[in-house]
Order: sequence, then structure tokens, then C-alpha cells
Amino acid sequence: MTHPPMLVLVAAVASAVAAAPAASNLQPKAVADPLTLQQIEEGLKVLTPRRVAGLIRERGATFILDAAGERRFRAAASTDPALLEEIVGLLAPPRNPSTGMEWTAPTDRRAMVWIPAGTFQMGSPNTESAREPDETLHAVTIANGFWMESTEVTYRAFQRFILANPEWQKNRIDRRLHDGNYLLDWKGNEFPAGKADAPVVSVSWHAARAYAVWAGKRLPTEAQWEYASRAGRRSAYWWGDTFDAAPAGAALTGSAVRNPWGLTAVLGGVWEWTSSAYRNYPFADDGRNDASAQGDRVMRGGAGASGPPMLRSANRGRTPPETCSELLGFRCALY
Ligand SMILES: [Ca+2]
Repeated sequence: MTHPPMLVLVAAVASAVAAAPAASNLQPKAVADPLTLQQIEEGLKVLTPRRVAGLIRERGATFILDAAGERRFRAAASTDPALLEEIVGLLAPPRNPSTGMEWTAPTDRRAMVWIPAGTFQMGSPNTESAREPDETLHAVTIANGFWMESTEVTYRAFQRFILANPEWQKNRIDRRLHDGNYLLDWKGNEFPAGKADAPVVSVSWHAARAYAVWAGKRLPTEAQWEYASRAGRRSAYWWGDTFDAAPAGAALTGSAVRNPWGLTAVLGGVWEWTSSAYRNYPFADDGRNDASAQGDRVMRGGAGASGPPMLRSANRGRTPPETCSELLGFRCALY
């Protein structure tokens, strides 16, 4: 324990422990960022594994273990084997998941489904009704499978985030990170009665991204979103080429009908932020997915009352990242 960087990490974990609030304790935390794998390793050297597990649950972790990372972690973390399993179980999603398999992320206790790798046609054919000029059809390969939340992030989940991260509370948020309508329907840190499981809205792209980081996740790219939304279908909607209000849902709470890969309200419900800046097709990882990219961000899927053209899988919405709209929420991805 004499190496200075290690001491810094231990101090970071220890101060996080000291400040880790009970659910009703709204004291600001000394360290706001989710825990890194390195911090977890260091924490296991000075704290009980159960306290580290509690910290992961409370704070989230930016690092979800892959197989190689898990081996390194197991080698580095010397602790009781059973408790080590508990820590790994908190961080690691199932190995070799199958399409549509469900897993609940330990960081924010939200259900995710497995989206397999594959190649799809992004955009719409010239024959599609109500298509827009920015939907040029082209092949995009999703090289790696990923997890995606089966529903839009809820008021209840977002409340937990702002209680753990006071700088994102309505009365404290940096004015540059929203347009003045952030959490418009909240009173302080309280959301409207009866909305706990409804999709949270009036969150800027900056706030949605911060939630995702806190939960150890990120926002899906525009391509990941469309790929997951289509679930292998080329039609205008995942259920076919004819609009159907039943799977879309007429309200902002969306429909409970799942698409073939297990997502609900992916078309309909509320619009959803993606990580991607709005740029012309072909879609590429050309900087548009970077947090520092300038300009509008892409929103997808339409809202419950948007009408058939905007509820198409290929439709591309765009708005500045500060926008807070009562029709716009988000869901997170992992990997
Ligand atoms: Ca939606």
C-alpha cells in the first residue's frame, strides 16, 4: 500500500464508501463517477467484498467484464471465493447468450435482451410509403452482439440516478446541459404520482448519456437502434408494411407487445435518444458516435401519437443535445 496511485484509488473507494448514501440520504457523494474495475480491485483489498458489492449496486460500474477481463480480475482480486463469485456475478452478463435472452443488469436493475451480431439493410427502399430522402438504403454490419434494455428508461430508474448524482438533479443541473425544460413535470426530485414505471421524458441527450454511464452502459448508436428495432425484418415496421396501432401503442407508455428480439415500444412509446450525431448515410463510425461530436443528435422510433410515417423503423429524427421534450426519452445498450 505504498504505491501512490494505489493510495489514490483506495482513497477514492474509501471516500465513496463513507459517502455511499442510504436510499433516503441525499448527501452528495465525494466521488461521482461509477467505479472502474481497478477501483473495485483496490476496494477488495481494503473493504469487505460485501461492502464492495454494495458500492457497485449503489454507484454502478463503468466496466462490465468480458471473458479476458474477468480472468485478470479473478487473478488480481484475492478474496473469499464465494464472495468473489458474488462480485463477478454483479458485473458479468451471461456467457454465450442467445438471441432475445433476458438479463437484468445489476447496476440499475433494468432488464436487457441480447441482440445478436449480423448485417442488415439500414434505411428504406424507394418503394416505402412516406420515406424521407435521408434514408438511403445501405448494408451495415453489427460486428458484435450487444445487450439492449427491453423498455425505455423509467421515472423510477431515473430518480435513483439523480439521487445518487446530485449534479443531475433538476435544481442543480448545469444550465449548458439542457434547454430549460429538464424534468419539466418533476417537483424537485419527485416525479408525478403514478408514473414510476412510465418512460422518463424531458431529459436532454447529456442527461441520458450520463445515466447510461452511471449504469455502466451507454446509449445505442443509430445503427444499433435500427438493427435492434427491425429484429431481422426489412418491412417499414417490425410487424410488416402496414401500420398497426396495437404493437405501436397510442400512448407515451407504448405497447407491451415485444418485437421478435424482445423489445417493447421500440416503435412508439416515446422517441429515444441514440449516441449518434445526425450525419448523412452511409452510417459509419466516423466520429458521429463520439461524445464530442457537434450538432444535432439522432432520435428514433417516434412517439405514441406521432403517426405512421415517423413510427417507421427507418425514420430519422434529429434535435440539439440540450433538447428536453415530453415526447423524448431513451433506453441504454451494453457493449
Ligand atoms: Ca420508443
